[in-house]
Amino acid sequence: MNNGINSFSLEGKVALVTGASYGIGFAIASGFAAAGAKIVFNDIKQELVDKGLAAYAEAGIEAKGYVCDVTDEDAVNNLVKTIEEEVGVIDILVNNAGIIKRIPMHEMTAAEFRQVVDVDLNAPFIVSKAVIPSMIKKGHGKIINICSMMSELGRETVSAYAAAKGGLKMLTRNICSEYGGHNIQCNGIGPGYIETPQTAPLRERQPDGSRHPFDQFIVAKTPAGRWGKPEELVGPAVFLASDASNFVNGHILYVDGGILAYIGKQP
Ligand code: NAP
Ligand code: GCO
Repeated sequence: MNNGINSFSLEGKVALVTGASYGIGFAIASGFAAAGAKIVFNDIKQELVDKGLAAYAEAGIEAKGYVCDVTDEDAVNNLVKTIEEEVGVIDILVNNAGIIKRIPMHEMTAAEFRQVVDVDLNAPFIVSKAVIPSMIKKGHGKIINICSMMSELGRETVSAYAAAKGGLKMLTRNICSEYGGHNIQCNGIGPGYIETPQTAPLRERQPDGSRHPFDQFIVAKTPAGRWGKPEELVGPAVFLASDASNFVNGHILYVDGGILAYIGKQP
């Protein structure tokens, strides 16, 4: 608090952003660093962690990176213990790591469905569960779950992703309900269609050089008339990580250029 105004500063806070070697996680972590936070991230492979460390160093950010699969509960518990010993208690957690499989549901195996749910829903449960006890002891905490348009909408081929991201929205509300009394705020960010490697296949040029039909569809379906950039999630993330949002809890902040407000153009 500063003259009664809650601050957007993250000075001195420890932030763990999962799967943040590149893409949305990297942008959010970089924004947190600019707001004063100490950055810790993990990724699933050493080569990705190395790539992330190089990118943070190039941006002038001192980040700590660890290899950790967020679906492995023992590995996550060890990661959180190590961070607490080497950096400090985690004040801010962003559950960002995620995967998608675009397969028609009737062709998808149960193993493929489970794998998506494991990374996109079970892992945020595992990582949140690991950080909450220390947040309770410290008397505050911020958890931000990276949700999706698919927390609200469906489309062909993404049944597992939509099921997981819809579940993540409800996990967000439940963490708020269960731990709000401990001064823990758990909110979600629902990005629209953002230019990252995850969505690169949807923007690939066609053999004749024309734009991918899905790319054209998204631009037409987004009132902003374009895809979003990872950096455009930074402001909302800093808000939800800072004291400025201390009475915002269980909310999903959609950052989608207006997609969810718009019925779409007639063909
Ligand atoms: P991305 O480019 O694919 O980055 C996700 C990161 O998470 C990758 O570094 C990935 O490693 C890592 N990861 C995957 N499984 C992991 C695991 N088990 N343990 C640890 N790390 C793991 O994705 P993005 O587009 O930046 O998306 C970040 C988040 O935003 C995801 O949750 C995604 O669903 C969500 N989102 C994205 C969009 C969009 O339009 N891009 C929109 C809405 C929501 P690998 O490279 O090895 O997979
Ligand atoms: C897809 C996309 C999406 C986005 C994002 C939208 O195939 O429809 O990959 O699901 O990544 O989550 O918000």
